[in-house]
Amino acid sequence: MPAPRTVLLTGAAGGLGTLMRGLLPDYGYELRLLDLRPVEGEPDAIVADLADREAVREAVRGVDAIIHLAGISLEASFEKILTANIEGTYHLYEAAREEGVGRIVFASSNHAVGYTPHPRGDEPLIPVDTPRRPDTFYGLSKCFGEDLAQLYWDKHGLETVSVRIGSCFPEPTSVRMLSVWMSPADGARLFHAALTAEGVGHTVVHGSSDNTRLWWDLTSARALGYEPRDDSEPFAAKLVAEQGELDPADPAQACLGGHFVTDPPIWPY
Ligand code: NAI
Ligand code: 15L
Repeated sequence: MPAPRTVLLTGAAGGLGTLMRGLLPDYGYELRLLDLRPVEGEPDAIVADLADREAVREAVRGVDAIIHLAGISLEASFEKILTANIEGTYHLYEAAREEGVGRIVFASSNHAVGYTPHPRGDEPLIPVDTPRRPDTFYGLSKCFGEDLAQLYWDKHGLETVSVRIGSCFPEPTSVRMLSVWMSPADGARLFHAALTAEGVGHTVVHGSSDNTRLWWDLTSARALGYEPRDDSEPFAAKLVAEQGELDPADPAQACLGGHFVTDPPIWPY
């Protein structure tokens, strides 16, 4: 597959979308932007809801690849997750299939496997084929997205790299994040690798920097050509002094998904 040049970035107005809008053009991509909300400083961005199938089809027409970030990025009611993340992602995949787009990079999440206990001491890193253990309806929607990606690869030959992102923010802000942080620069490196690696079929990768306190295995991400350069450890002393080390006896601190596993559900279901 030739290196994609024109890439549709959904969720372009969001936190990660804003970071990637700043970083990905340096890799030579021309970004076409889409979001439900106007994108600040980007008058040409497509303002559309993933619920609008015609608008989504028009948005994907002519692009080489898609980075799919749009959706609800935290827990919400099942109805809201269903519309934005489940039906919305289906509409995007259908549009990509109809328009012959060859590859999607899907922003999955650690919350697809959030109930997985994180390793302690010398315990092995969490492998990428660890069983699904979604911690929320939000995490469940990411499981759906990964399975949809597998279906569209097996049935239609549409390739996807599903990136189970840890926490991609300018800096880690909690002790938990020290283990799952992906620096924005490493995020751009990983998305670039996911867009350009040959023959990915449907590949699931963990998305983080090469953190000293890493909880999960980056082998499948590295196999795409991803070479992380950052480590959260320079932020550790300050965060540990403020918050203390994680307490594995506290259920909100014992699992990969952190407090998502113990937060009260959002009603109505
Ligand atoms: P965000 O909430 O800041 O951005 C999401 C964007 O999607 C928003 O601008 C919103 O307007 C847009 N959006 C929501 N529903 C939409 C719809 N129906 N149609 C069109 N656009 C819609 O989230 P963030 O942090 O930028 O995350 C981006 C993606 O990456 C999300 O899918 C999130 O689940 C995933 N992710 C992010 C992580 C992170 O650390 N930032 C960690 C794991 C996953
Ligand atoms: C996610 O999936 C969220 O989108 C993001 O806002 C963070 O909460 C991140 O996971 C995390 O687990 O830190």
